[in-house]
Amino acid sequence: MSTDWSLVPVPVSVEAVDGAWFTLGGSTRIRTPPGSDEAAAVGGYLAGVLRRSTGYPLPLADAAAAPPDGGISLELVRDDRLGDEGYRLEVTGAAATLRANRPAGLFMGVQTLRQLLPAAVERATPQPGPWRIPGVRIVDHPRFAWRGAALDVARHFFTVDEVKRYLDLIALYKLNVLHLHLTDDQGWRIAVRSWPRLATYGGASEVGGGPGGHYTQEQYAELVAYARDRHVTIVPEVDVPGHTNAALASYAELNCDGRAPERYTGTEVGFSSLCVEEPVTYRFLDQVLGELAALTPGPYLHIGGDEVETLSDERYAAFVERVQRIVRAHGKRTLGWQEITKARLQPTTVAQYWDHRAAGDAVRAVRQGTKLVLSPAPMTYLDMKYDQGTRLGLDWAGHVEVRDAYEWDPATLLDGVGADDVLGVETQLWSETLRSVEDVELMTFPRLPAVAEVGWSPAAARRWEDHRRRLAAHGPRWSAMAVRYHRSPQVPWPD
Ligand code: TNX
Repeated sequence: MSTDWSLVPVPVSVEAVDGAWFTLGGSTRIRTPPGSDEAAAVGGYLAGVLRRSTGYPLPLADAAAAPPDGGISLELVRDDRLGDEGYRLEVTGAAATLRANRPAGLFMGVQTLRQLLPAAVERATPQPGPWRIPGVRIVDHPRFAWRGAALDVARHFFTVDEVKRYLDLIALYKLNVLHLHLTDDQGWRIAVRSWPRLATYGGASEVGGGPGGHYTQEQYAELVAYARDRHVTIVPEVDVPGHTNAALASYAELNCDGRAPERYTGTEVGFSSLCVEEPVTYRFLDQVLGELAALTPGPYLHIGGDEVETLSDERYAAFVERVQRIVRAHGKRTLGWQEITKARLQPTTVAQYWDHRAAGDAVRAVRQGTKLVLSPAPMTYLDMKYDQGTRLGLDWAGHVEVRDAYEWDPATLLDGVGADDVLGVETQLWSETLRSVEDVELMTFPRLPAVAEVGWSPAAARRWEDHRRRLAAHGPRWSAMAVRYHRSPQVPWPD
């Protein structure tokens, strides 16, 4: 494979069209397929990205009305190799043409097109150009259906605009899931109409004693729509029965002793639990999960289930089985941390592997027929320090350098877990130590693109030496976007 491009994730196949360059100009149009609003919206998204830095008008044209005139074309086709998210991109001297079965594939192809343009294309203000795209023929489609990033908005709160920025950044690397950790001991971040104090009281705190915050349901719907426009599904997590101090502090009746604890702003885990034998707990969960299901177009609700230290396995398992039934009654599937494999799981329930110290949970899950999302802490935990000099982050799973995030294979990570058992991969960004967007970005880049490639690219196309060289070319792209990143010594950054 040629090494002249710096695409991340690396495509299934790239072939040079020798000597050809397509040049974007003041009269370039973006043609979109007739009859698909969704495909036209992808064209609009591409135009929006390119107009800022090129200053060109880049009008959209319906392909049925506008005869081929070179320029950029998006086409819907039928190509069985590509699936729902795959695409073909052909760039010649005369035209750049993206073809896909579905708008999602066009959107993924647009990300590739962006990465073929000079880094300055990512700037927010007009730049001089020239805007040349090298001649290529690319065929590309994802290895795994689930390519996610999780953001902990509970330990420290992040605003709607901050989450939108994160969505923009993960979309650039073809991720298609944003998992929002909406509740934890330190804060409850989503308004629930039937239990209003969760957000107004339980949301008004965070680690370190800051003001916290929460999303109104209107704001949350805005995030869901913003994600949908980027072909990203938001998976909301309400973590139960543990990690619930914010809820317990908001409503005395949720506590076994009927007394509400103080709000909590430290960083210990494992101490809180809902009162799993009380009927009120299940009325609470039915109403909370019902409101969340109504806000969620995607199929999954994440119920957490991690790190419960105050319940026996039997009581814990009975709880999880009951919550699964509630999720199902609201038309959704359950996703939960690997601990939920202690319970009998429904066939549609998915477990998320995170704790390498208890890998047996994952193996037990697949024996039950349960599919896994893989978030092994020593590879995908973006809140781990890169090395001992990292100012932010934790180190309970060790240090996670870029190479650790990159050099592993979901199909061989665990004995007894094969590619067919794996839905995909997901990065985790816990925010105990992260207070600002700058903190979030420093921990996310460059490790998130490394994991994105693990989830998207074929195993045979991945090599660390090649990846680090391609990743290096993204440093200037992040600078153009004013994204902070960690200048890992493992990557040969240009000066
Ligand atoms: C473990 S991962 C947790 C989180 C912490 C994280 C810190 C998981 C399911 N639970 O509560 O924030 O470690 O790295």
